[in-house]
Amino acid sequence: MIKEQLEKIRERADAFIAQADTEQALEEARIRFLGKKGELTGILRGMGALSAEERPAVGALANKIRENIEQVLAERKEALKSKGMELRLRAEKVDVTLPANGKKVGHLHPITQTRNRMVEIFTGMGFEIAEGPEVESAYYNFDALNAPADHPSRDETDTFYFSDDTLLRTQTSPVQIRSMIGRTPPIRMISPGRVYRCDVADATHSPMFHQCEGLVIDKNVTMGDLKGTLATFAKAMFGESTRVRFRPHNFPFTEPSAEVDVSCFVCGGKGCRVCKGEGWIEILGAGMVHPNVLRAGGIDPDVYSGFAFGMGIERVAMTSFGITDLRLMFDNDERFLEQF
Ligand code: 2U9
Repeated sequence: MIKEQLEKIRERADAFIAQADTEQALEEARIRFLGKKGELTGILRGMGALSAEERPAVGALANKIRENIEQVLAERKEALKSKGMELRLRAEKVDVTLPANGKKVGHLHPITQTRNRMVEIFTGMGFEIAEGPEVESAYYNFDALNAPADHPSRDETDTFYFSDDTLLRTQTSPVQIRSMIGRTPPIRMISPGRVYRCDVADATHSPMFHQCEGLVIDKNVTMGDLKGTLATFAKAMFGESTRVRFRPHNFPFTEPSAEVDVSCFVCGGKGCRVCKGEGWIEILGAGMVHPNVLRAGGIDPDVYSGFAFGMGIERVAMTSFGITDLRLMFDNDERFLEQF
C-alpha cells in the first residue's frame, strides 16, 4: 500500500518535473515533493505506523525514490540551463557574414589633392613652400610687382579693397616679394594659396580661387631653366609624354613673358573634346622676373636673374579630373566630391 503510494509520487513527480520549463517551476516541484511539507516527506513521517519488518524495505524504497526525484530534478535543471543557453545564443546571434556597418571615410577635396601633387613635384625639384597674408597692402600686391598706376587689375571692379592701401591679394606674388626682401639668392620657392578677384561666379570664374606661383632667382638663371623646370613639372603632373609650348605674352612683372600650354594628355595633341580640338591646353603664365621687381625685392638685377610662373590650381584640377564647371568645386555637394 505505502509502496504503491511511493511509486505514484514518483510518477507524479516525473510528470510534474517534465512539465517545469523554468527554474522557478523546478524549485516549486522540489518543494512539492521533497520539501519539509512535501509529499515524500509526508509519507516518510507516516512510516512510524509500519511494522519493524516492513520499515527497512519501505525506507530503502523511499530513499531510492528521493534520489530518483533529485536526479530527475538535476537532469531537468541541466536541460533547462542548456535550453536557456541555446535560446540566448539564438537571440544574440551575430551574423558575421553580414556586410560591415561601414563608416564613410572622407577624402581630400580635388583642389587640395591637386595642390598637394604640385607641392610634391616642386619640393622634389628643391623648391621651398612659402605662405603669406591674404589681406595685403597695395604696395606688395601691385607696386612692387611693377603694375603701372593705371593697370586694369588695380581697378575697384577687379580687386576687393578694404581701403586705398589694403586689399585681398589678387595673386600670391606678394609672398615672393616678401621672401626676396632680406634674403640673398639662390631662391627657389612656390607659394600655393588663396587669391581674390571681383568676379561674378560662372563656369570659369570665381571671386576666390587658388594659385600656385613659383620663383627662382640665382646667378645666370635663363629662360632655358624656366622651360626645363616647367617641362619637368608638366610631365610629372600630366604624364611622361606631355610637351610644353610657350607663346609670347605680356605681364608687368616679367619680361619676356609667355603663356604656357601643355600638349593634351587625352589625345596627345591630335585634338579632342578636352582640348577643344586645339591639341594644347593653356595652364600657366611665366617669364623672366622684371628688373624692377627684382629691385623691389632688394635684389640687384645686374648680378642676379630669375624666372617666375603662375597657375590656377582649380584650372589644373579641372583639366586633370575633367571637370567642366568651376562652381562645382565650391558647392561642396558630396555627390560631386566623392567622384574624385
Ligand atoms: C614675383 C615675380 C613674378 C608670377 C606669374 C603668371 C605669370 C601668370 C596667372 C596664371 C593663371 C594667374 O591664376 S592665374 O589667373 N599667372 O600668368 N604669374 S608669372 O610672377 C611673379 C611672381 C612673383 C616676385
